[in-house]
Amino acid sequence: MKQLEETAGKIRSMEIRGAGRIARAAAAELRDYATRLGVDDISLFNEKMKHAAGILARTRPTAVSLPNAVRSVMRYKGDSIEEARADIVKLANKFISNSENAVKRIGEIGARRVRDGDTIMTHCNSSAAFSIMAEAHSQGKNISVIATESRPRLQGHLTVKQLDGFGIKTSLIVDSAVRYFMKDVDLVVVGADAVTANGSVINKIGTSQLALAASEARTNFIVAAETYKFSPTSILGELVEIEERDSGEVVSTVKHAEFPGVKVRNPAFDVTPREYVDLICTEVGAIPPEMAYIIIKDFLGWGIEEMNSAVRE
Ligand code: RI2
Repeated sequence: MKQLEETAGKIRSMEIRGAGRIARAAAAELRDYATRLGVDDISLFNEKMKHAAGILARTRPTAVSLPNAVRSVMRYKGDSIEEARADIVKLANKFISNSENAVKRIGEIGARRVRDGDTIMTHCNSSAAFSIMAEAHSQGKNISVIATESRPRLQGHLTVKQLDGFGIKTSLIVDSAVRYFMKDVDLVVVGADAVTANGSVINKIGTSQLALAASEARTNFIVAAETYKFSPTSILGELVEIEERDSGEVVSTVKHAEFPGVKVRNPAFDVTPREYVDLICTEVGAIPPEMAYIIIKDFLGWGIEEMNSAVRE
């Protein structure tokens, strides 16, 4: 349990972060937990696995990739502990390798939408969005990227470091400079933490602001999202919960003491309505947001019973 709690803690504190990465980390932890689990009764084994799955799934509420990853491992079957364990290892490894391949494939598909000489704006730090920019650059397209800081956690610093390390011309801007620079931008590329059945995209706070500025400037807005970021339970009307994190990420306790009567708000994500999204690049193809339902139905493999029980959990 100690290692599982440690992984859960790292996801909560964002030491492990990024919607795809936390999903892979949760799948790997369930696999390792099952391997370590020293019980000799299958019902007890199943009970402990369920408990562990719950702890991991509840670490962060918004990225749908996380419960989707946990569910794909928890579909394991087995009448004995050995069978169950072997199936868990197989399913977790399958999820992890599919996820890594998906990010690569999104790069190949998304890069087709990038033209030589394009200036791309991006927000936060998304491995799927990076994959598109890196692939376009590797194909010899002369691109430059404008990346936002992405307050309060400054994940934009990770992005510019990655882009710069890859040899891509990169500028860093404050989040509030998005509209100021939009006139120089040919394409906006961002990642996603969740996509709902109606094609809305949930991503790092400020994404909808980029979308609004892009729409005003008639600039294409592309989302890079693996299929496991699509929310099956949104079909049943469930809303994706927007995580609100500690106010200390926005302003230190010492500083806050100077205006104690002020409530500091820190939502980590926002919703971009589908009207602002031109294309969602998944590993199974580049789709208009209106097709989100098809992805959930045809590629995630959830039956209606499974959706209902997920809503009840
Ligand atoms: P990839 C991140 O969330 C960002 O919002 C990013 O756009 C999204 O996950 C997708 O990232 P956080 O963990 O899966 O930084 O594409 O809160 O790497």
